[in-house]
Amino acid sequence: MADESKLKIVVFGAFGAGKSTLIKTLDPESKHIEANCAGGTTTVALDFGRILHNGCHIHVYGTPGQERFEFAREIIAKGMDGAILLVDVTSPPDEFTCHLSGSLQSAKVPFVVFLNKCDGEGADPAAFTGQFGSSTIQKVSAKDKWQCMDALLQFAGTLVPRPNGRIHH
Ligand SMILES: Nc1nc2c(ncn2[C@@H]2O[C@H](COP(=O)(O)OP(=O)(O)O)[C@@H](O)[C@H]2O)c(=O)[nH]1
Ligand SMILES: [Mg+2]
Repeated sequence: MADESKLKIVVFGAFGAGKSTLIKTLDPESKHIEANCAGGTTTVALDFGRILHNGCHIHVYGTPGQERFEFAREIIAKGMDGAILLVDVTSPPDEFTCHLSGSLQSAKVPFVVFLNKCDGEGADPAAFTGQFGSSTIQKVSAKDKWQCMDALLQFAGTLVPRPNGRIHH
């Protein structure tokens, strides 16, 4: 349909930040794919969820959190309209999350920071003040559907959707 549009949003974050949880919460029908790597010693996980909002198909992709899967993150990130950087605030700020934030800033991709696990024991969102430049920051719990949906739709509203034509490879 001519008046339908689409957005590709990619979720970045360290292993255990809550990416799979977030995507499952946003779309209970989302797909979670795991592939064995490095002779079965490592699992690379990908997530894919879809949300339809006011005629806009929002496709949300989760990326592997392990540092050495940069190549997989690059493939998934191709053609993204925006990114979510998911941060676990029950752990202190880490170098890898800082690296992801730097990469998104230099790629000039619009991104929002979700401070996750704000409901968790030892959550300290204040420890992340000033860590992400001028990016918008949302405090969420990836387990809370309304918080996550609200934060996602607010972010999606700042992006420019594309016509929902066929994807050409
Ligand atoms: N308390 C709390 N735990 C969370 C939240 N989001 C994720 N978790 C937990 O954090 C762990 C890692 O989550 P997961 O989604 O697998 O992280 P991923 O590696 O980024 O995909 C799981 O045990 C989740 O249940 C949250 O908002 N609050
Ligand atoms: Mg995961």
